[in-house]
Amino acid sequence: MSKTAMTKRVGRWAAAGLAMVVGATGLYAPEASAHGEKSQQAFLRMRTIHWYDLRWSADKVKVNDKMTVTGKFHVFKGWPETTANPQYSPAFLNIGIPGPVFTRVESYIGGQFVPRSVNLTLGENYTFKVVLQARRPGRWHVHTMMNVEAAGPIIGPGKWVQIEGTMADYKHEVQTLTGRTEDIEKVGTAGIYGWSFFWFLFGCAWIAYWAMKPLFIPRYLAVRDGVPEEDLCSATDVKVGIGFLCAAIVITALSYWSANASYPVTIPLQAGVIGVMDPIPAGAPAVEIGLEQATYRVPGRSVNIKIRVTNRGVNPVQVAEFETAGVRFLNPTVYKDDTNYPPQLLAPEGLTVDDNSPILPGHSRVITVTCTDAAWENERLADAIYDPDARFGGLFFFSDTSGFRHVVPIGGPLLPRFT
Ligand SMILES: [Cu+2]
Repeated sequence: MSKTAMTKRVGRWAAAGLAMVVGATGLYAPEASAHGEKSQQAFLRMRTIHWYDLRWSADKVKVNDKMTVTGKFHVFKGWPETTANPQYSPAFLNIGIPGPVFTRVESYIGGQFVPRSVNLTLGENYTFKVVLQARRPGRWHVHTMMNVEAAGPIIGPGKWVQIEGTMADYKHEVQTLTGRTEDIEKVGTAGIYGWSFFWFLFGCAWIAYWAMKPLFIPRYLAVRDGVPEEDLCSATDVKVGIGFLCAAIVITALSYWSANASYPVTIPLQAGVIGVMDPIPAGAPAVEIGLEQATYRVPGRSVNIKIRVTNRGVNPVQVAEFETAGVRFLNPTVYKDDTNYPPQLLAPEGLTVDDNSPILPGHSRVITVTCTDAAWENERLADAIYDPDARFGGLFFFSDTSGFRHVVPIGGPLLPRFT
């Protein structure tokens, strides 16, 4: 076979292959959903902020309706040393949504209004509340989120919320400190569009004036042939240039004075760190646990956690739940969830204990807790075993006979088992 025939044949095969790939990708067009929250490293989700007792006040709202996301979070003591922590870096309570589909109108930590960044203490628990106002219709995944400077956004559990209605009806009215009522969705938009458009046209006029003259090559040739540079600009060109310059300065100065006269009182956007937040007051822990060993069994998608539990309280206690990265494994004989928690993050019967009998006050017992669910793989938490520092973190919840839930953090090395 000649070389050209060979090249032609290879070309035809390549074209056919390309057509197949293009065709296949055209057929496979899954709907994009959520935020890729599972792509955030497992260690980051398991060993930073633990969100619990979460409630999304609604699954379905209308444009302009308000909803709240409330609950508590624990700042994990075994925070990864590779990640900036909120004890020293400013942290900002946020909500993880795909763009401004809701507006965050209020947020609180421990009852304190937190429109700005705060500092949090490792090992402490905090209550929080975020008030949202529905803006853009659609079905959106609403996550809790903590932004930590130099660490980035740390995402919590997400729940689907439907917004109905039309965005044109959206109104966000606030009263300014000088007593005016403004819809901040629309305030100043005429000025923004007007000025952007005006300066765009102004720039176009400047370019158009020069573009009408012979541009680069004729001028280059003229300079090369010895025409003095001064001759390239006529007296009219100089006058037009001065005219544009004066117009730009005069328009800027006049509009600046006019804006100042219309809005005599302005204060800058407030930034900076509010300070260290007040945690939930904690007395001496009634339930203490020590980790003996934790293993992840790859074929069974289950984590075995062997712990020594010491009951220093006055009531018998039982393991009710284990939580990590927002995934909740419940002990069905002790605790049932009635909060309408996102189902993909809930294993209502995912937790078993080798000895489930209550641990009496003053007693200490070694128990093995098994947490089994496909969520270990689906939520990509099992990836932690492939980390150079394979550790896990989570919260144990113990229920006592008075109905009280004790929250006890746990963390340590996670060993894989492949058989
Ligand atoms: Cu999401």
